[in-house]
Amino acid sequence: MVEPGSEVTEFPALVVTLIVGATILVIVYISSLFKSQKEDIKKRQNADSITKDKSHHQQTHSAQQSDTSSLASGGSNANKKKNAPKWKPDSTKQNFTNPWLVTSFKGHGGLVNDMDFSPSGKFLATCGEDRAIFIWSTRNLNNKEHKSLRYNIEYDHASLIRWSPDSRAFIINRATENVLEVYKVHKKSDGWITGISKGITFPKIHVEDTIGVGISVTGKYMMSCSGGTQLTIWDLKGTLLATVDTYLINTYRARLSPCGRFVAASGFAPDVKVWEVVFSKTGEFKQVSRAFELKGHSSGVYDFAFNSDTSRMATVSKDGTWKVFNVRIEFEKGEDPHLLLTSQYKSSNSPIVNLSLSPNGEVVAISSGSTLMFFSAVSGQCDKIIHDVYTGPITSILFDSAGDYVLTSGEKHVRVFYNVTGRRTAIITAKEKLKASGNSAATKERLQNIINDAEQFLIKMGEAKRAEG
Ligand SMILES: *[C@@H]1O[C@H](CO)[C@@H](O)[C@H](O)[C@H]1NC(C)=O
Ligand SMILES: CC(=O)N[C@H]1CO[C@H](CO)[C@@H](O)[C@@H]1O
Repeated sequence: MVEPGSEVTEFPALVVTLIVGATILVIVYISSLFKSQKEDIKKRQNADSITKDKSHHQQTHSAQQSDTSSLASGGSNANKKKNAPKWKPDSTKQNFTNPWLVTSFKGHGGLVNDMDFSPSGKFLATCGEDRAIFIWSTRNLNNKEHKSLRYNIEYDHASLIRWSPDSRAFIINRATENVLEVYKVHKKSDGWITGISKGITFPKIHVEDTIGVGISVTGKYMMSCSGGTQLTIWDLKGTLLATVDTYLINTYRARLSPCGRFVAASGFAPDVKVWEVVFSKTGEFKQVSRAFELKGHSSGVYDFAFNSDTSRMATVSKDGTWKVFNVRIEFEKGEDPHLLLTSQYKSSNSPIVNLSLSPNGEVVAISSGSTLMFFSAVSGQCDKIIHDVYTGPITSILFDSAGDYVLTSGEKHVRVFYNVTGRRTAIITAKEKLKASGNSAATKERLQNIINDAEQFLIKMGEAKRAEG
């Protein structure tokens, strides 16, 4: 109930908010009971009707939401049994096409806020303002239909979602209540998910909206951060381990490094701050200490990202530029991150800017409003701009772990694009390596194969002209 930026300072105001909130919840609950009764009747009337649209039918099912047995499993099939929604799908939004587009994941009935691949790579989890969480199978990504399972968050929606390192649970930020919550994922022997059940809810700590969450790959801690300046470290049971002031005035983004050693934040102030979360040899939490900072932007940093081995970081700023840093440094000895390149991007005058760095650190994807931009992090060049991916803004960007695809979330759909830019940078990088002396015959052959494969791919995509890049 707390608006971004506002502060709950007065106790009576809080009480009023809670009472109003509770009343609304009761009304919503009661009306949803009626709606689901009506739906049941209708469902019996047209039990056999199959609808094409799968997005909105469950919005009225709030009465059953906490019950895991009511989970729609197996997406496409289960969903077809439901009756038709009253509204018509907005055709302008569904008609986006682009040669780089591989497929779209369709199921959410509203804005998709965030997404995360399970560390196993088998699942994609998405959360949206329609209160739904979807778990998608990432097998056969090229197919039109995607196996999915839907779960609804009771009386709220998730604004952020992250998998646990063992792919057996995920955490969300409950947007309205502004608390972290753990959900467990139950799997069948064939590996597909049979259900989701709610685990613990963390104590509420942030006053401002939570803008970042993460679980360490080591499984030792979790991070959450508010849009104010409060960054917190938790153990997995929800015990607060430490609170850090980001000193960013407003914090826009907070992320955990893929190696699990660092937490980092960016915001209104131009420097990205990176802290080390230190544990003792026996595994007890010790402290959060300042590690290093990424400097050089002249304005706030909207977003930043790590590559998969935490050797590179990329940043995107209000000053109209993005940067890549080498962060494989001995910061303990006073070494600073090395700026590798600075380049410009075209802002679409939207404050909604997200960035993702490919696992190998060679491609930077930046969204500004509904525009998606691909850059080579090797040369700094802009390789591709895709406009109007959604009618509204892109809300997050994500590379898959192999770097083959770039995913965007936004209005209702998750879009999957080919990482064409990555093929181009792969050719450049391989050619550079070929030039070096002392390559064995086997290495030469491997590099030549990379070049051939990538060139074939570019020809198929009609992108061959620019292959020399
Ligand atoms: C993308 O950027 C917008 C605007 O800063 C932010 O609200 C949103 O949470 C970002 N997405 C993610 C997944 O962090
Ligand atoms: C940057 C990046 O990850 N590029 C990858 C894009 O996809 C091709 C083909 O799978 C890879 O070879 C690139 O490394």
